[in-house]
Amino acid sequence: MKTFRLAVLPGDGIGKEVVPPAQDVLQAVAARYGFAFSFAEFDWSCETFKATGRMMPEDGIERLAQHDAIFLGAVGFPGVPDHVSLWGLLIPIRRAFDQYVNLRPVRLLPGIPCPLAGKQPGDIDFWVVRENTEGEYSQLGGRFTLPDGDEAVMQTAVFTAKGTDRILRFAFDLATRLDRPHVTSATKSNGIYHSMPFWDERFARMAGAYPAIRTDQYHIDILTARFVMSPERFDVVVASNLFGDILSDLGPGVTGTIAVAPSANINPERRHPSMFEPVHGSAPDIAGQGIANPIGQIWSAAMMLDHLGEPEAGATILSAIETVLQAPDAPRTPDMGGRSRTAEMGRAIVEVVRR
Ligand code: GGG
Repeated sequence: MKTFRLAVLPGDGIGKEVVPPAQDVLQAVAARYGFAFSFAEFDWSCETFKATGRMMPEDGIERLAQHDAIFLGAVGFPGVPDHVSLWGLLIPIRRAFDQYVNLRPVRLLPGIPCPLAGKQPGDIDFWVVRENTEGEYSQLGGRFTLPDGDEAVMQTAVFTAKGTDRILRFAFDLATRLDRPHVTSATKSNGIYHSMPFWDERFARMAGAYPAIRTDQYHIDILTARFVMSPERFDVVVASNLFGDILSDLGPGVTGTIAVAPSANINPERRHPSMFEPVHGSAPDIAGQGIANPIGQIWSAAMMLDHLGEPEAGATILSAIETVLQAPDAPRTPDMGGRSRTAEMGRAIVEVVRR
């Protein structure tokens, strides 16, 4: 029987609560489709940092490399500065495994009230393609004292031609594959003098290689307004690391709750394991209460199965999520206006998967 080796990193806060129900869903779908998982759990988190001074052990990347995929909950918790936890775990994994695509669907699901009046499932359905290994996420720079004694910092963003072209190409190929021939690019090339005009130039050049695809380019500020005012106009949106991160929180916000949003950190060449995690973070405000919504984690599991070559199993999970959301008497966690617990919602999805 085909067995996928999964490295499971629940991480911090609600990550520890939403990963187990997602593993139950994975077991249920594997039983249905005749494959299996072996889970290796790595308890690397802010707690580890407090105890050892590291978010993961020195050989952490080598250990993860032994797996077919990485399944991550959330990273970051009060007590450890966010930039320390992110640069100690999530970002090193993305970079070591060249997971240069962060793919984040934005979709209005049934049963979730949309804050935008009159929008139905199907009206909002697009993909944010976020560059995931360079750009504004950088440790280049430093703190200085100027001659007049003022304190200053410099933060350098890095955009390479290779890094920019490969994410743009992925976006154009995705639009082609999905038969959604429309790609939108987000920059801020009036204010950011070097990197954003560079991105614009390469976007225009890449668009020339895909004449069947309609393109548009927005400055990030007006694009955020368009996301809220007319999200139905988008198909594939490609953006730098920072802008993609912001857009992929805004998109799910527009569809009612960020708690359901999944993401895939992909190495498209499959030379290294890819990593799957919900868009949401560790939510310290509700951590430990057992009321976190597990759907973002479970949908991330569906994206993982797609990537592992089990698209039918992935589609079964997504369809089970929709079935549960559509049922008026189905469990709902408090973020969706209900009073159910994480485990109940997970069990409801497992039951549908087993049917
Ligand atoms: N599950 C996602 C998570 O833990 N996110 C923490 C975070 O701040 N991520 C920033 C990023 O995705 O770059």
